[in-house]
Amino acid sequence: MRNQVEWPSEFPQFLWGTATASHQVEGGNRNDWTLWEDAGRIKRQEKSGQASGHWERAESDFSLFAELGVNAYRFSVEWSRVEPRQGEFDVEALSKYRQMVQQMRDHGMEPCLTLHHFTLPQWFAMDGGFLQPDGPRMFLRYVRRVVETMGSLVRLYVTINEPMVYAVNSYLYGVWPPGQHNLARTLRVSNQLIAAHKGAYHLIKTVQPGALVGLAHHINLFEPWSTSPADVVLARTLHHLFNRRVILAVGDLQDYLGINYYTRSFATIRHPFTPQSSRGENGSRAELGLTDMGWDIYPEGLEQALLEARAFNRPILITENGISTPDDALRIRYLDAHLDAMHRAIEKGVNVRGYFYWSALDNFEWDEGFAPRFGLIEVNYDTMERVMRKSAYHYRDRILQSAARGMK
Ligand code: IFM
Repeated sequence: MRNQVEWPSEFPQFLWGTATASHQVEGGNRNDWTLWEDAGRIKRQEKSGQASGHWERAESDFSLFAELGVNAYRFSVEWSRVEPRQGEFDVEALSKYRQMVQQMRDHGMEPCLTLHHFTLPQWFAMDGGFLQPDGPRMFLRYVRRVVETMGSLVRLYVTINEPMVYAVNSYLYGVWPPGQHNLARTLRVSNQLIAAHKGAYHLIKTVQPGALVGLAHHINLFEPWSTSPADVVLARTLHHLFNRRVILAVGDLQDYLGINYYTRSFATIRHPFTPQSSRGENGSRAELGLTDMGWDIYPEGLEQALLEARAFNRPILITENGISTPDDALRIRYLDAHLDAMHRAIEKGVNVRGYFYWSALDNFEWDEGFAPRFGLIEVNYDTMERVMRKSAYHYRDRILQSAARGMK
């Protein structure tokens, strides 16, 4: 990517935010995941149901998020709400999303709108989802409606969240709908997502020329399990296929580089398609240990990912970073270590322009159900009561310290 892109002066110079996604927090959705949940494909047979009850509580949630001192908020629009039947748009749902965006702004938060965050309308999924030749074009019809509805209220778009995570979990590992195990389709769907992104990029720029448009790429640092040449080559190959291929294919059609960073994985030729999330407590070199999902806590990896991303010549947004743990003191250590890693990268000259903690609220973690707790704000799923965790106040303090040094 040859063209150097600068961060526009009319945006906040640094976006401090939190993030969520529609199906994980809203509740009451009917999409391909609902069918998956009804078919008992989630751990403990859980169903997203009312999720975090956010659809009914959006405005009071925004007041809570604003208490964190953030100036941005990343959320997603649920395609299945907006276009419940092919070609039929729900005007009320659209205007509710517009109202939500206005409320974010009223609370001093720059809205960062994700258009596709894993879920599909049932009518689209039933016909093959993004694999159908016309899939990207159908996605664009929905994108147009959203972007026209939002007008100048939204100037920051993520077209597609973690295309490779979606492709691999849905078409290779089969743990997400449509539950397939097919390498060729995994690659094909990732190509369709690239096409969908490119179309959406042009479309958004036509409707809102000042908007910034990109994707949220999940970066997983692959390290060789051992020093054997086979593991070393495999780690490099996975790094290219999972972390770099989409970025390179999209090329100049991204105004910023969105990075979701959580962990690293260990590549072993013994299981070439299933890198191990850790080498276990003993084999791990991580000082902070593992998250409760078994992910290696490796903040140095964020610095490494940012330094590598500098070569793409774009401003960088850390569109997600966070931890699932019942131990809030560990969340604080995780947050500190990753913010420190980000600051080190900035000091080395990386143009980072935002950090979004995943997640604002506890929420429905896909096939893992409700057990993982990623939130700065705890949700009691029986009463839907919200309680700020200590880590929420800690994040606020870190934001204040950075803002005092001009990062805002
Ligand atoms: O909850 C997910 C999110 O939907 C996408 N990025 C990773 C998060 C944690 O697994």
